[in-house]
Amino acid sequence: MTDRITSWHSNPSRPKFTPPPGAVDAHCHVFGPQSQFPFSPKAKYLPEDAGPDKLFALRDHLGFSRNVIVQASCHGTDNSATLDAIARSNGMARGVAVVDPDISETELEALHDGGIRGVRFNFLKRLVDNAPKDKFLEVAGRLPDGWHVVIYFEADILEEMTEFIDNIPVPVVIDHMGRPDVTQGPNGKDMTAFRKLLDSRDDIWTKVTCPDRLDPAGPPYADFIAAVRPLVEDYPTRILWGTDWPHPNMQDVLPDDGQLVDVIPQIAVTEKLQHQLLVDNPMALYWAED
Ligand code: 0GY
Repeated sequence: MTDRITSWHSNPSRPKFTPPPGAVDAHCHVFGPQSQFPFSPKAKYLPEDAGPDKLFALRDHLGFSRNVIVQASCHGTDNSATLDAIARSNGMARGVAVVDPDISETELEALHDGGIRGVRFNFLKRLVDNAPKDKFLEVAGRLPDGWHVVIYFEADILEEMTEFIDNIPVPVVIDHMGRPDVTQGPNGKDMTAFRKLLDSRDDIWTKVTCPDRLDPAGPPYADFIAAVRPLVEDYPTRILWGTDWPHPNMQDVLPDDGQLVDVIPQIAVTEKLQHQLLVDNPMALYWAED
């Protein structure tokens, strides 16, 4: 792995949809800058720098107010780049860390002080070497108050994830709805299984994100919209939205973030749903003390 990749659009359109005041982009990342925050030796991709200045410029361009920065796998368990971006945000960013399961209580408290409110467990084999469920459960049992667990997996392993998820003692957020095949439609096998998971606990949340990853037809993302809109309507208090900028591993697509924002009013069709999705829900999870 030698070439550094660019996975984001250099000139995203300005969305037609205006997010409500205080809107939160609740799934985005920062990469580097490498000179200051080197990538992990175990990184499965090596991106160009995409630091906080670019992230906050995009936030403003899209009409958002806040970010939740999720530690990307290319930085391993060194959360310095994420913490640096949060520190530069004037309180307008919070984060989700990736931690070594042996992390001490003192280190967890330091992450909390730096604006981290959750840990991410990544089960994608193309992104991480291993995902030890027993160690993940152990660390999930000793997170600071108010934290949650974010889980990233694909639909083909949902069944084997259910017992693990059932045993997590804090709220759970599932990335990108567990990556269903949206071409199956809202009542297809993957969405039906995912709804069953949501119904198994009332504190499982999900990010209704990534039409660019989930809808093979691309814009205007008709299959994504058809599959996701009923989910938004049925679970309005448990949904989050994010750009996924800088779109790790999407170098063949370069999603237009303005187009992604314009999907929002098509999956959350009332002002109330939009406010829940973009303000009420992420604020409850990430700025609970505000
Ligand atoms: C995403 C998706 C991906 C990558 C990561 O941490 C990461 O590297 O999350 C992916 O490649 O599907 O949510 O950012």
